[in-house]
Amino acid sequence: MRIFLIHIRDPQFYALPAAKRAANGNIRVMGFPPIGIMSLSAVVKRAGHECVMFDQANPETPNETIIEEIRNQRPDLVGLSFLSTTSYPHAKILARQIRASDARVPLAFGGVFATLNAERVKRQCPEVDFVCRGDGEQLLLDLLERLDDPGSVAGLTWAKDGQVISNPNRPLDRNLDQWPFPDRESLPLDFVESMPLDVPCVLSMERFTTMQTSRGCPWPCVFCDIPIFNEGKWRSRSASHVVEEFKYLQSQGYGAVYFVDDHFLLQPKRIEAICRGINDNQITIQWGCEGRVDSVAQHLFPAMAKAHCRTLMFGVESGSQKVLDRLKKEQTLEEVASSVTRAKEAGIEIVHGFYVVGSPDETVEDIRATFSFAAKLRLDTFGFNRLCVYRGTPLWKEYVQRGLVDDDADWFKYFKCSEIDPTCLSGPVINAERTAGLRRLFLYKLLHYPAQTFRLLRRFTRYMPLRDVIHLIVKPFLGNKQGPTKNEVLSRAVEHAAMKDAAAELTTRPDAPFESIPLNEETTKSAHAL
Ligand code: B12
Ligand code: SF4
Repeated sequence: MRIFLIHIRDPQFYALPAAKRAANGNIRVMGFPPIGIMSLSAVVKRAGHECVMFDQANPETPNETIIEEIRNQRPDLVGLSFLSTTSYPHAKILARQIRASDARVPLAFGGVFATLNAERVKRQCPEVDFVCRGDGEQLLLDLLERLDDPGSVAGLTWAKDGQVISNPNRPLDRNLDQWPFPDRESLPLDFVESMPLDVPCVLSMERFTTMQTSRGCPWPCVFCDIPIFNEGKWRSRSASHVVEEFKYLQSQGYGAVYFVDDHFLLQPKRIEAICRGINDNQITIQWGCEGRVDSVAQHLFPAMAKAHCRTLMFGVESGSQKVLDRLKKEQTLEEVASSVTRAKEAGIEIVHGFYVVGSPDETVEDIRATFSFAAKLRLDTFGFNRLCVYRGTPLWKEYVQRGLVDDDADWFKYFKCSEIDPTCLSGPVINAERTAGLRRLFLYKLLHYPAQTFRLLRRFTRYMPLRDVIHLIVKPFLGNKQGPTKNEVLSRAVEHAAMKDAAAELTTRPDAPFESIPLNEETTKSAHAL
């Protein structure tokens, strides 16, 4: 059978660098590769099917081209893969365009958002035949065998005689070693290793890709839906399987890898074995991962650094214990400080802190405490995002109970908590505090950690034009100016704040205008421009 898999992108989460092509002729994209469809492509190809992938980041395959290819190649199934609430409108638009041009081809949606909202998605978007819930590997193989009679395909939501049916859940698959390595070869794209800061920072020009060594996380943070998607379980590939993939990637010339695991730091023995395998096999790839600050694997930070772990990212979230407790983060400020210190002492070059501002019950003093705390930590980089609420999370359920959101009317909308929760500070206050906090933080870092800051900036200047690096430093001092600056336009970098707001706005629009999307270039362009 022939399958098409399409990765739906939010335009604000990737950029095309000014130097458009890699030496091998591939288009270069600053962003993460679409590892979801790459994983599925490898699985269906091994089973003897044909698979063609498209990534919306590829300017050479706009929606019109994808639709044209569907007309020409007549695939047996088209799968659209997307991650979150903000990519759902783009997925709907493309699905409706495909359906308008081809009444026959079966369409399937998959990914975290589709999983957590399957029946609602099926009702709102009846053009899509199947909504696939959870892991896609075995599900897709089963679906291809039973396209005409999908009643027994576990994990599928579909419709029969006008009734939406959700087949039973698929039992969580613990044997992740059974699946082949993702198919990274079939997309004509090269990915540039960059960081998700306001002005994306290029970390290296090494051949870059992502890898998934484990799935899930068992903690109860109220804003996160990973535990729901994975039924509260953590599952992993064996160390030897991971090392084999590293060996393969090294043979293919990759120099940098980022793990998309939710919590890499969970099982010390596995981490130790992965690091040993990397060293024993003379693998030189630099890698990065994310984990919790209360990990029991912190004694392995030196071993990780020795095995070329260059980037370690922690979910710090707040510098106020009260806010951490409100978010059910189940971590203390002492744990944050000690894990960051240990990571730096171990020699990990870039230690990043993810923060949120605008949490329920957070006061101005709490936000100030967060920035003061961030200043004192030996973090190299940090991101301060506004807290948002997603359907499926414990916080969403709380908001439904408190009457702040309507589960039936609001499920597909993207909300910053401050927009709907009166216990949050207002948006303007949060933004003003964030801008002031960032200024203080930058000054503090420059004055108190000049060597560390200089080393980081030197890394950035290796791969970015000097004007972009200068802009990165002065950005917090520029105020709340809207829209991209001249520098950002020049470097083709992304102004997250304005584009994020536009993406959020798109999710809150009534569905009706999306219902009969004509296939024309202007519609696609304007949807993507939002
Ligand atoms: C990497 C990542 C990113 C990267 C994106 C990389 C990329 N290529 O686009 C970046 C940093 C850009 C990012 C940004 C954001 N992200 Co993000 N991200 C992730 C993360 C950590 C990993 C995703 C991943 O690569 N998984 C690995 C692959 C193999 O899994 P997968 O894609 O889910 O695919 C599997 C199945 O879902 C299924 N499947 C998928 N598609 C299909 C299709 C078919 C047909 C079938 C059959 C099966 C199927 O099969 C695959 C194999 O089993 C997830 C957390 C997670 N664990 O999923 C959050 C996550 C998806 N992100 C999330 C959020 C909120 C965001 C942002 C909105 C954050 C923000 N406020 O700015 C943005 C929006 C991005 C967007 N919409 O495009 C939320 C989504 C919550 C929600 N309900 O909407 C998640 C779940 C994290 C969380 N708990 O908060 N993200
Ligand atoms: S520790 Fe991270 S991945 Fe786990 S539930 Fe909390 S936010 Fe989600």
